[in-house]
This record gives sequence, C-alpha cells and structure tokens, in this order.
Amino acid sequence: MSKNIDLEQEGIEVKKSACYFCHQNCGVLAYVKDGKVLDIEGDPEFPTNQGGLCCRGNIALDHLDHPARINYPLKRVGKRGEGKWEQIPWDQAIQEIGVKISKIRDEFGAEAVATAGGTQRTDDWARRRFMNQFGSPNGFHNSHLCWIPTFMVETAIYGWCPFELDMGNSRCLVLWGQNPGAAGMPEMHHISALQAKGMKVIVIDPRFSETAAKADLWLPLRPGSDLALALAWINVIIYDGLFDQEFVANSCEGFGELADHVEEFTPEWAAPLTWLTPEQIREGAYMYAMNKPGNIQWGTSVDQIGKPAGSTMHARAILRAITGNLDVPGADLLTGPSPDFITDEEMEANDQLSELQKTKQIGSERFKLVTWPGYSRIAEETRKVWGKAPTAEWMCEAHPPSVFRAILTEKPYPVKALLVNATNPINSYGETKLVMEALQAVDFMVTCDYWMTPTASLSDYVLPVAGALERPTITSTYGCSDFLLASQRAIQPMYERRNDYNFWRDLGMAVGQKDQWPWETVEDAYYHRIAPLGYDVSSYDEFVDRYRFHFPEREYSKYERQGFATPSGKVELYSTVLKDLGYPPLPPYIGPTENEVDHPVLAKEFPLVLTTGGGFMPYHHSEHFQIKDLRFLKHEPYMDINPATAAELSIEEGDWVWIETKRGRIKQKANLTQGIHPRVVYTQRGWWYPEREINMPELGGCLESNANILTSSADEDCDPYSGAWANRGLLCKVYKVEASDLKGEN
Ligand SMILES: Nc1nc2c(c(=O)[nH]1)N[C@H]1C(S)=C(S)[C@@H](COP(=O)(O)OP(=O)(O)OC[C@H]3O[C@@H](n4cnc5c(=O)[nH]c(N)nc54)[C@H](O)[C@@H]3O)O[C@H]1N2
Ligand SMILES: Nc1nc2c(c(=O)[nH]1)N[C@H]1C(S)=C(S)[C@@H](COP(=O)(O)OP(=O)(O)OC[C@H]3O[C@@H](n4cnc5c(=O)[nH]c(N)nc54)[C@H](O)[C@@H]3O)O[C@H]1N2
Ligand code: SF4
Ligand SMILES: [Mo]
Repeated sequence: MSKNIDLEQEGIEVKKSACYFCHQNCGVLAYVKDGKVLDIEGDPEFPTNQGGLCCRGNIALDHLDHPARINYPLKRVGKRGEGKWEQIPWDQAIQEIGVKISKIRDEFGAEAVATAGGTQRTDDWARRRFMNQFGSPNGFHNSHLCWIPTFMVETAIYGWCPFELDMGNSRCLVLWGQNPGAAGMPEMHHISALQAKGMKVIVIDPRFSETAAKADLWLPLRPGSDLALALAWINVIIYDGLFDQEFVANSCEGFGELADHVEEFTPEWAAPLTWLTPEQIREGAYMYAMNKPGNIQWGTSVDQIGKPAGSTMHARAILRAITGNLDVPGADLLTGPSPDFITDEEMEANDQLSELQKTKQIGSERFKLVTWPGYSRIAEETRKVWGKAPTAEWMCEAHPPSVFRAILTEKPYPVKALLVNATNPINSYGETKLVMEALQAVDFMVTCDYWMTPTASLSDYVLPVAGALERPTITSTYGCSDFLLASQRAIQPMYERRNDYNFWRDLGMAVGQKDQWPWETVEDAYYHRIAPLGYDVSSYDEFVDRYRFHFPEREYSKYERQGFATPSGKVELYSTVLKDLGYPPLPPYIGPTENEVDHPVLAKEFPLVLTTGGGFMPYHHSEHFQIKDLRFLKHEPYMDINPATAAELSIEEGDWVWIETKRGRIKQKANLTQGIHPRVVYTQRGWWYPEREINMPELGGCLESNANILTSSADEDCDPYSGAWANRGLLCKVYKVEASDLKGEN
C-alpha cells in the first residue's frame, strides 16, 4: 500500500493476518476497506519474515478470489467422479452428512467413520474434539511423513522434542535432510546471516540443494542410508572421546550399553552403505561435536525413509544427547508445552473417547509409537514433568495405509465413511494406486477444500472453506510449542465459505454434541485459550491488535530443576519406553527400505536409487498449480538425473522420461545436473494439472507425474515404530518416453 495514503482518512483498516501457504506462517498486513482486502504486505514486526513475503505469499489476493475456488457447498448428483453437482445450503449439507454418518455409526460402530488430514493448516484440535465425542479413534493425517514420528521417538528418549533451536547462539548447524533454501526461506535468511558470523553449516542431502550450495560441509549420502551415517557419527564421537563427559555422566542412562552397541559401526563400515568416504563421515562428526554448542535441525527426510526411520530418529537423538547439545544456550531446546495458555491437547476432549474405542484404532497393534499404546505411555511421562501431554490429534493417529486397506478389505473391520479436510490424499499420501482404489470404494466421502482437487472430485459432498485472510489463526507447531503467534481475520469469509472450525462444530451439533461446543466462533475459542495468559484484553481480536505474540521467558537447562520426562528422569539413550512398547532399546542397523544389498534381484531390474519430494518453489505439495503467476515459474514437472547416467540412457535435457518402481511409473522431464550422484534420481512431488478435465477418468492428470505412484506403503516397508511409509531410498529405473506416448505434449 502506498505510503502516501492517509489510511484513516480513506477508511482503510490494517488487519494483522498471516500467510498459511507454508509452515513459516509469515506475518501479513492486510489493508481492508468495506469488507474487501485492497492489498497485502509482509508484516515488518513479525519475528520470522520481518516484512518479506515469498512469491506464494504475494499471490494471496489471487488465491482469495480465484475463479476456480469452490464458493458454495456441493452435493454429488451424478455418478461418483462424473462432475455433476447440485449447489445446496450449508445447513442442508451438514444435516445430511450428520444423518449419514450417524447411520453408519449405528450399523457398523463409530470406528467406521474416519477422517483424513494433511499437514497442519487449520484447527485440527476441533476435528479431534469432534471425533472423540463421536466415538471414533480413526482420525489420521499424512503427518507420519512430517515430524510426528520424530516428535514421539525424541520424547521417548528425553521427554520432549527439541524443535526450537537456539540458533542465534549456535556454532554449528546440521541440516539433516532439510533444505530451507527452497522449503523454508525466512529460516534460510537467518542461517545465512549466522553463517556470516561464523556458524558452521553441515548439509546431509543426496542432492546439491539450494542449501547444500551454501554449506561448509555437504555430505551427499545414498538416499535412505541416514542410519548408517548416524551410527558411524556416534561411533566416532564415543571412540574418539568427543562426547560431553559431564552431561553423559550426570544426565544419561545406558551409555555403556550404547558404546558396546556402536563399536562395530565405524566410518569404514558405513562408507559403502552411505556412498561417502570414511574421511567425509569423520569430518562431519568432528565438525558437529567440536563446534559447540550446536544444533541438528529437523528435516522431513528421515521421517520418509520407511523401514529404518524410527531407528534413525533414535540415533539422531542420541547424537544430541552425547554431545550435550540439549537445552543449553545455543543448542536444541526442550521447551515443553505451554504451561500458560490452553494447548491444542486441552481442547481435544481426549477423555471422552472410551478405552474400548481406543483399542480399535487401526494399525495400533503393529505400529505402536504414534497410536494409543505409545501415546498413552509417553503422555503419562510428559504429564509427570510438564503437567501436560502432546497434541493427540497429531501424535496419536490411525495408520493411514491400514485405513485405506480396511476400506478395501473390511479388515480388521469395515470403514464406510471418510471425512477429508485440508488434504489431497491422491497426490500426497503414499502409493497412490492404493489411495485411489480406497477413495473410489469408500461408501461415503466428504471433502472440505478451497479447490476441486482430484480427491474432492471423487466426493459425495464438497464444502468450501475460508482461507487465511478470512479467518483468525493461532500458530504453535502442531500445538506443541510454548509460544504462540496470533493473527486475526482480515475479512469475513467470502461467498458461502466457512471456517474448518465451524464445519466440525456444526457437524458435532448435528450428531448430538450440542453441549460440547460452547464457542460459537473460532475467535471465542481462541479467547478461551489465551485467557489464562492474563492479558488485559476483552477479546481475541484485541489481543492480536495489541500484542499479536506470546513468548514465555526462556529458561535453559530445565532438566537440572525437574529432570527429563522419562521413566528414569534422565536421557534414556537405552530407551525403556521403546523397550516396553516392544522395540529395540538401542537403535539397530536397518538398511534402506529397498537396497542393492538386501534386494539384489529387485536392484537388477531397478538399478537406480530414487528419492521423491523435497519442497520446491513455487509450490506447496499439490497446491497452487492453478495460480497462473506461479505456474508460469515452473510449468512442468522435472526430475534430476546425472548427465553420465542420462547419456547411458540416451536421455537429453528436457526429454520426457518414465520413472518406474515396482509399483508403477510416472512421467517427468529430465533435468541433467552434476548435483546428483550418477546412481540417484530425484523427482518433484505434488504434480497434477488443474487445467485438464477434473472428472473421472482424467482427474486433473493426477496419475501422470505424481511421485506417489512410485512410493511404498506396504506394511513391511513402513517404519515398524510409527508406520511411516517410504518415499525416499527406493529402487527405480528410468527410460525415455516414446514419441507415441507424448500425445502432443512437448
Ligand atoms: N512422495 C512424497 N510425498 C509426500 C512428501 C514428499 O516429500 N514426497 N511430503 C509429505 C509431507 S512433508 C506432507 S506435510 C504431506 C502434505 O500433504 P497434504 O497436506 O495433503 O498436501 P496437499 O497435497 O497440498 O493438500 C492440501 C490440501 O488442503 C487444502 N487446504 C489448504 N489449506 C486448507 C485449510 O486451511 N483448510 C482446508 N479444509 N483445506 C486446506 C489445499 O487446497 C490442498 O488441496 O505430503 C507428504 N507427501
Ligand atoms: N516450496 C515448498 N516449501 C515447503 C513445502 C513445499 O511443499 N514446498 N512443504 C512444507 C512442509 S509440509 C515441510 S514438512 C517442509 C519440508 O522441508 P524439509 O524438511 O527441508 O524437507 P524436504 O524439502 O522435503 O527435503 C529436504 C531435502 O532432503 C533431501 N533428501 C531426499 N532424500 C533424502 C534422504 O534419503 N536422506 C537425506 N538426508 N536427505 C534426503 C532432498 O534432496 C531435499 O533437498 O517444507 C515446507 N516448505
Ligand atoms: S508461502 Fe512464503 S510468504 Fe507464505 S508463509 Fe511460506 S514463506 Fe511465508
Ligand atoms: Mo510436511
């Protein structure tokens, strides 16, 4: 907005909003007149973006009133996926959905109704509150791929997950499978500034990513081999005497057992498994252990390597502990949940779900960490020390691939309804063919989204939701941080869009939860949540206007006062919680989900190693492909391949190629780059083509270039601890698309 305008005189209000197009949740100022947003800009007072917005944030007004947005509730009138819809009033939609799911509950039990979510976008505690009272334990997200297993493994080992880094005081930052250069740009900005002040940066990434390009040390490991590297680092740090003797002696349990356990995991052992040299491995271990204090920043890669994921998380947690890089200035901080405001977990009404229903949670008998067995065990410990439990909506979920299979097989029991909210499973969950079959087979499906996505188009009802400018938001890291960032709605929802909160509340009221939703608006609910903070405000909106943030005072080394939230009160390198749940108490070596050593026959047919995903600009997963100004920046999907490998396969820059695993094949264009190992290929994720026909069978071209056709969610490929499935470190082959298969594309 031009600085020369007198806002007051022009009747323009400035609203403190936020961008919700990625998890940086940058602060936004929205200039509003007569209920319309005239302009937006980055909020200069916001701690993370400090006034900046990326290209996605900058198109918020396009997104707000894009012609392809869904603005009215739609009810299917034709065959599923045929694209015949009737526009109906919200109240009718809610009433009909309520009747349908109540009928399913009467006939098959509440557990026959499941909900699917994606990455954190909205008030998911409200979904949980609805499900708990409805009686179903089968809410899930694909957050199995995104930090949740990490959170639970780390909380088992040292009583909370150190997701807040004290980077300003750090001397070494390890970016383990993380690429803020494309996936978290405000963070990258801070990293570059700190590097200039002397902080060392280690990037562990098979690709020469935007961030690897800036690193002091880049470790280009074989995708999925992170565990071998982590074990070898532990070996070096212990056997070369680089560990923090005082912290280990005073605060850790099981160091002797750990030392014995890792004796064989030398850099020489790890080198052929990781495709790094022993020298590279040692250099990394020394750089991290000798430049203290240091951080290991979470990256989503380890959550996505399938079989070895849980063990790798355990090994990574051990690295922090034995170097003493826990909860001290400059290290990874154990902040715990907020003692002050009402957390997501406290809004979820978890005590309303009966013990019997908890036992029915799908997948909980096999994958115990992120389901009721592990969650209850871990929550019991965190309550003793922190007084509170982690958010159950994220940390205690049904196992998504098992729910999809239950829809198809009726085992362990029938699942008849799926309420999809803030996710596009066809693109973002593993093994698209399984997901597609399940979505086509489920008796009843409702989707709440901004757009007619491939998933929405298969639904019985599609409901229009309000976006970030049309609703208030509280950001607090999957409901687990001790601080909050608050924003207000710039305008009331346009057309007949509604908040996700109101969807769950209204549906709850329609199925008999009348007394359980005292907060009519989401602002009322937020005001209730912040009330214990004691600010002198009479509404949530006033809180945002006057304060906007709540940051508690930082206290280091809290463990000296209260111990760690584990059974022994110490860091349990040898984890009794994992052991009680039936998992190894020390991290065993497990090879990449598919690899040349354990699967030689498969490797013969599929000789290359695949990694999928990695956030790339300008998209966020399967979002924003409709927005012309963004699509213009990356019009077509690209995969990275080394020029030497491409030459062997007669592939040239820009050729369309097939990438194939034993589960299927997709088409992307070849980007020839030296920044990737000759035996590795990397595909972009999220791709579909909203400009094409969205109805069956085309479904927006969602089967053509979608990386998840290649990934695996077979039980045996999942992480045994959490059930996280495998997107990275799989075997594949690549070959050129024949001209006859191109159908006029270029
Ligand atoms: N192969 C592979 N697969 C991956 C990954 C990978 O690296 N490789 N990454 C994984 C990761 S880290 C994640 S987090 C997941 C993400 O998975 P998803 O969260 O499912 O991501 P999207 O595909 O973008 O789907 C989000 C949908 O929600 C809608 N939406 C956005 N905001 C809101 C809102 O506030 N309310 C409602 N109701 N709808 C909203 C969007 O329009 C979009 O259609 O994907 C995972 N899938
Ligand atoms: N532009 C953009 N930004 C995003 C998102 C987006 O979709 N687009 N998504 C958001 C979400 S939900 C998340 S979770 C974050 C994720 O952001 P990050 O945690 O940074 O994770 P990714 O970008 O998925 O992957 C990071 C790097 O891991 C590398 N990698 C691939 N396989 C392996 C492996 O086996 N081991 C190791 N060590 N590295 C590997 C990839 O080459 C990639 O450069 O990004 C967020 N930001
Ligand atoms: S999309 Fe861009 S502007 Fe929006 S929150 Fe993410 S980094 Fe910030
Ligand atoms: Mo994510």
